[in-house]
Amino acid sequence: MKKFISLSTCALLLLSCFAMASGLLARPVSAAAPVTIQSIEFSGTDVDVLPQGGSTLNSLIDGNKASNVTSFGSEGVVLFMNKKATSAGVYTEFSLTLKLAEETSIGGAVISFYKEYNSMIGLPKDNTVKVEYSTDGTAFFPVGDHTFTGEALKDTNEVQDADITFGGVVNASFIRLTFAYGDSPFTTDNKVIWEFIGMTEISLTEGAITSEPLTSDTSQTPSTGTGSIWVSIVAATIAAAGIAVSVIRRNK
Ligand SMILES: [Ca+2]
Repeated sequence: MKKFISLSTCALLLLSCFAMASGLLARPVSAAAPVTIQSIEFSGTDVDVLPQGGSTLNSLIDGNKASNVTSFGSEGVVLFMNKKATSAGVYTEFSLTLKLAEETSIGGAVISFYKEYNSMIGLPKDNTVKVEYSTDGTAFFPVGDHTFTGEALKDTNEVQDADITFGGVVNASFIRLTFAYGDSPFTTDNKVIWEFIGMTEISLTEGAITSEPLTSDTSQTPSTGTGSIWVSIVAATIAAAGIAVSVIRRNK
């Protein structure tokens, strides 16, 4: 009976340690909850930001995808013009950094691109978006290069959503997205690289607590935040096991 009580106590201790540790994760989140983006910042050289129809760069985080737009001059479209479109083999890049209202576990992004082939408004090189995250806005860590399907087609003007799933979650206060211009199908005016990338909206999706935390790129300094939660759980488990062993020994 004594042994049974001891073992029950151990089990309870173990459970409560787990509960304490996982309590750090137990925030009310759902798989696709929208995330409040406080601001957006552009960075890049040889790229001009050209918001259309009275828009501003902030139009990309106003919650309106402008899904029915079929003309690049429309309100809601923000164009990014590559000033090196005639330089073969030069794949100019630019970044958009999103500042979140608070540190949030992020599992993905949706980027609404505006495509207008006939006006040389296409998609990023290799349909790839480089994603990074940060907790302080200074040190950025890789989430990965993410690709999506789609193509800018002749005579087709449309908004296309690119759904990007990180394959895990990162605790972030900042998310940075980087785009490059790729080879174009054009020879007009010698613009062999796409001249424009267009967008109407960017949103982030909160990760479910059941999602696996992302393991950081081994070439980078380990991330803070996400990792520390799992360290807490492991530490709590080891501590609980230690207590259990000593209680069992004492009762022998
Ligand atoms: Ca918008």
